[in-house]
Amino acid sequence: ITLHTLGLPRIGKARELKTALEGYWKGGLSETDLAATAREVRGENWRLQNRQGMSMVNVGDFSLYDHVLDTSFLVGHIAPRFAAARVDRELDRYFGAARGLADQHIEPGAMTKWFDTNYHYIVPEIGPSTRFEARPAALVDQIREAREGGYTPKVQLLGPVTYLYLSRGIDGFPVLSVLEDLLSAFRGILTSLAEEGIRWVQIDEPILVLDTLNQDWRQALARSYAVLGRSRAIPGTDEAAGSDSQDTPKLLLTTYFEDVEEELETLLALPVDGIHLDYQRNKGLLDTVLEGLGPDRVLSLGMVDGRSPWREHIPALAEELAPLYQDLGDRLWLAPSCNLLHLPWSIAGEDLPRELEGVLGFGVEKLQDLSALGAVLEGHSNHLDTIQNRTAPWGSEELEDSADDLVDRQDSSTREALQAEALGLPRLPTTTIGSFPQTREIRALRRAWTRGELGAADYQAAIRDVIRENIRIQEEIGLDVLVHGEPERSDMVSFFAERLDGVWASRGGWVQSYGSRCVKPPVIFKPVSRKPDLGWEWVTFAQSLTKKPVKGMLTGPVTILKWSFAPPNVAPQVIANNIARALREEVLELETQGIAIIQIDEPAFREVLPLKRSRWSQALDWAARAFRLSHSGVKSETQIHSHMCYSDFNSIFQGIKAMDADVISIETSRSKGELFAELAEKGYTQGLGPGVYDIHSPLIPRTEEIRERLERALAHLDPARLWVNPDCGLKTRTWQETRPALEALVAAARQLREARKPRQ
Ligand code: THG
Ligand code: ZN
Repeated sequence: ITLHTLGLPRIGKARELKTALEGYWKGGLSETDLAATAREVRGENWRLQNRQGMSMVNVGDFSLYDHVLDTSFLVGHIAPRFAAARVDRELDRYFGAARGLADQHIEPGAMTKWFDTNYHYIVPEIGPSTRFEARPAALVDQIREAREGGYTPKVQLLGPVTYLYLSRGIDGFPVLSVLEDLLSAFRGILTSLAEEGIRWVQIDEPILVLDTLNQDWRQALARSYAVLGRSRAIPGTDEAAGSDSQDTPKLLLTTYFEDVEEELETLLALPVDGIHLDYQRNKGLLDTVLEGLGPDRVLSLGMVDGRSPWREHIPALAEELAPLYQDLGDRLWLAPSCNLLHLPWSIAGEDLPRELEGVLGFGVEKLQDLSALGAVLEGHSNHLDTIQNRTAPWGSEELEDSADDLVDRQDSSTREALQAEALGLPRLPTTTIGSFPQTREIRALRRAWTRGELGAADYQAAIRDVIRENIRIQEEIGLDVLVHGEPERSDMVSFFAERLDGVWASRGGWVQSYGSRCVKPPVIFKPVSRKPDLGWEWVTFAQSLTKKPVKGMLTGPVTILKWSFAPPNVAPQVIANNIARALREEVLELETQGIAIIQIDEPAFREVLPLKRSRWSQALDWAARAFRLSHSGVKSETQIHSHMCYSDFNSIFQGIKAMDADVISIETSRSKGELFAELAEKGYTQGLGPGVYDIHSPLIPRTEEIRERLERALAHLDPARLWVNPDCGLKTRTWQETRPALEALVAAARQLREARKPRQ
């Protein structure tokens, strides 16, 4: 049986590529050394695929930064500002497109989420001057590298239609208008691959799982595979290549992340040599798929979940699959459901709680399971003995999605009046999002504490010193609502995960988020509960140092859920409500301790939106309900804030309203005021803290700029509901940047208060 993958993690099993990349960017590592690390990572991936019995190894899944950016370079599409940049090495043009070239004032390409994963890609920019050209040299080198290692390569490409779908048309330029030119580049690439003797090309078109494709995109798919697929014309002749032709690679068209229900007809009509589907999500469609597959085509099924660390019950899967294998024989291929990029490398060496032993696996273990499945199907039954039942230990009594304990708050205008009286804040209150610069000293402190080199008392004393200093600085600057600055936290999700029972944090389970950046998603494996505290003592300590209100800061239930691995077979709303209850205990504790403002951050709120638009509304409902549950039961006088790292609320407005927070701070660097008009028009009546400057940039904003931004907001919003804050946490900035920026922010708020004072 043919076994294969749709791509492997590429940051290196111990994040070797991250280290090498950051070394190269800092100037400490040569291009040659970076290339050597890249080669090692590819080699390790091929060895793994080989060892686990994959019939072919993937070439083209490796990337130095991002596979969408790689595709841009592969088809010779480099946005003009990068094409024109002055660089010492061509490699720096690539990194420039990913990270910008600050010395030449060249902005990087925009970055956005890859479907509903936590991976971010560089958005291609398409305009009237866009031209494509096949540039297969780098890919061909990797094919030869794989051959030298003795492997049989399958090449993995991002399909042309998904590539265009993920692109941005400059000033509304219609991206589909460049399709023909792009297809000729792809044809050139396929020709080069044929010359390299490549038999199979995996071509990814995950947009086929969306429920929002219109006729134009369907036509683009049909046209693309008429040109690239089985019936493609051989360039320069009138001849069709035909399915058996040896001199042109066969195409395996892959879809993943969802079912293909809405586009099943579109998909089956494409003249490709095989299709790949996520098995679990497409089970109900398999009969139709088999009918449409025809007598020659390959069906590849994603049998192990590439998005989740839970392992499958292999004997049960084998039993389900047996009739299909009988039917299809060699035409049935097995793979993970999607690229394993979304999982860490391996679970080996991790310290697992007993409940998770044998139940959890990462990339390596997923391939082990896949090859065990293959062996069982082929009748090597000896494998069966070693494979036990693997299920998540989530108690069935917890499966009910009841939120009976959700108490609705008084209406927002009543709360507003009570809070105004209780807090006594000036107009346009100034505050920050929560985190302050994470200096080298603070990181060293936490490291020493985790390694046991620093005792609890010393650690706490040191953190208290940082908090004391943070409060002193904020009072000096003159901010109105203070924060403790979060020196005790590294990652906002891991910090809470470590303090919740039922959540397991791995030691080295890193997943690439973008470029060299990784996250270590915690694993929620049973109903969660709060350990003695979630850290409220740091906040109350900060409050004891000042008369001004100190905001208590938590990460919200939706964000904790979306940035963790969740248990299978438990509805997301059940888990979200469960986390919300644990957080609520902390919220109520903060309130009891005299904290009057509590911020429950939800930067991942919009990530609940499923790929299928038809499921959006329901998702927003449960997400908002979980958020409400996390603050349910607080007094009307207690002000609930939330923060989101974006401002595109169109698709989630219903959810934002339903969260019933008192104040939401958002990112608004892009907004020229239209956002405020939009919010006002839609009936947004809560407090709003539009980010008045971009914390992602080292530039220090001027007071006038900040004032102008606030004036734009004031043109549409009630001045009694406007807050003044940066657009995100300040942990990645230095104090040198932070202090003058916050001084400008306070000055702008004061000037506006003065200007708007009613005259006597
Ligand atoms: N935390 C978690 N998930 C996230 C984010 C987060 N998912 C989406 C978004 N933010 C992704 N963005 C980032 C931003 C920064 C980093 C990773 C993802 C980052 N990572 C450090 C690194 O790779 O060096 C490691 C951080 C650590 O030590 O924990 O800087 O903020 N959970
Ligand atoms: Zn933010």
